[in-house]
Amino acid sequence: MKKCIGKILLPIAVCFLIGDALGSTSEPVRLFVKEVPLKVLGKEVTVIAIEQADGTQGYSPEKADGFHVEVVNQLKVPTSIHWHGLILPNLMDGVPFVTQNPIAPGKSFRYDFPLKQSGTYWMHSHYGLQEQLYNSAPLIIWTPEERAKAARQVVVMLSDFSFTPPEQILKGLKSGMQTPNMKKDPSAEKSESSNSVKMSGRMGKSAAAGVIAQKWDDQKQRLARTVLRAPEAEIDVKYDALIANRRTLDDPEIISVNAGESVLLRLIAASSNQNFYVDTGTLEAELLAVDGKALQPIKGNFFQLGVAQRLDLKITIPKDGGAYPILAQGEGTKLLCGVVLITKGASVPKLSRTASVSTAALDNTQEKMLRALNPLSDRSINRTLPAALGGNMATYVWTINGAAYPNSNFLAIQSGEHVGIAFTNSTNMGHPMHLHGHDFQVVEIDGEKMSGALRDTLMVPPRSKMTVAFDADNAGVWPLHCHLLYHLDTGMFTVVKYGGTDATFWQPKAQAKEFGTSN
Ligand SMILES: [Cu+2]
Repeated sequence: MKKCIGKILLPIAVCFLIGDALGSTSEPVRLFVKEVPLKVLGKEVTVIAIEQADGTQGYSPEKADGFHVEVVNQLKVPTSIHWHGLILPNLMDGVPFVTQNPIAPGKSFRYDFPLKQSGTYWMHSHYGLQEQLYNSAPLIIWTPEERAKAARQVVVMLSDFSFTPPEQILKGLKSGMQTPNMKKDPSAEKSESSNSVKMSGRMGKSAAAGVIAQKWDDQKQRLARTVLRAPEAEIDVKYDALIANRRTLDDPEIISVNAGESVLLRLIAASSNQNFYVDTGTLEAELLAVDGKALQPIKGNFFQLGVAQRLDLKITIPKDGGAYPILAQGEGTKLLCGVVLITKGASVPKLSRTASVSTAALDNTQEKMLRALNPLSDRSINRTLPAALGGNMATYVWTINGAAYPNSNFLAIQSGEHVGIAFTNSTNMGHPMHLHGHDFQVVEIDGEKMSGALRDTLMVPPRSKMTVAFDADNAGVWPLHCHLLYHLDTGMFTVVKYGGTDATFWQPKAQAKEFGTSN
């Protein structure tokens, strides 16, 4: 109510209206970051949730109301919540040691800003390895247009689960040893230290069984599933299970739908290290948006979804009804998760948690077909930032432009520029690269120019080159990083910094001290 003090003579109702228009006096929604129990494969574990007082997961505001949140840290350790994909003022971005200090246990932090986007976003901890314990939640921004997209709308958060604590997973990766999970998987190779041995071993095995991949069916103009004689995707963390809306496929969320109605699935890859292939089975889907940003719609029943990305898939339930599993298979694994859409009277099918064969790596099949519905203006790029993605499983240090974070390097830009980021991936793994605070557009894939999708997270497949462009219209110091949690944590992170920015909160040395790392 501070803003109203100077307007004391105005009637209170008018004062409230003024306050709302300014976007700063609305009562915040309190988001409690807390430990919660979860049962996975019959075992009780403790994980984290971001919940409102009434148990609602996350926060889904009306765009017109703006963003008004107070994050309350009820954990025993510090935290900080990032609003993934939102175009917001720099100091509202929620990244500890870049735009704010961590929120201490028992403390809270207030976030207020106007909303510029609508659609499917999400929130997650940007502190340490908390994302692996599901310190994350949906963030859907509503408008009348978003509501009108389908008769029913369903949010599906996909994630990866391990009984091994994240610190121990990381330790295993760094030491070049197998994680305990890897030992349980008979298909895992004995050592992570020799890529050539491992790749040839996998190719030999895969050649017999084939791997699942995605294809563009040019005749039918749709994205579809295929089986290839190709190498299995190289992945670094083997999970015990995949989960959708915090449930495994032996006890999935069952969602009641009506025969004949349209359903918009808002799928969020809230996983720490696991990319997905999404399969809508017998239901033909229309991909309406990626990362919350509208596309020229594209059809299919098999889609790629990198860590931190989102897919808005519109489907129509057939008139005769039935049960319709919406499944996601982990890249480089046989593990499945999903939800089941079901009409009245239909019986719930028994679903296996594993597919019969593994998958190929995510590639550019889908990305090359995507076109933004509202592309950025056709300006020429004034400045291209290099982003050479390096590192490997053997050393488990991941780099951007040869350096592992924390460091004080930055990519410099100026307000008003139209900036390109040229990603070159020289590693054997795909990296889902996320730029904070901006929408960017895919403008070139492997030398081919295009007016591709608008995104906030780009999957850069192994050994590929991709360029994105964005308007430098949001001053600040903005993280640019791989969204694979264990790559982010071991160095694949840098910042894009506008000239003249007050970077008081950007403290790479303090981050190194907090987490006991230095580079
Ligand atoms: Cu990465």
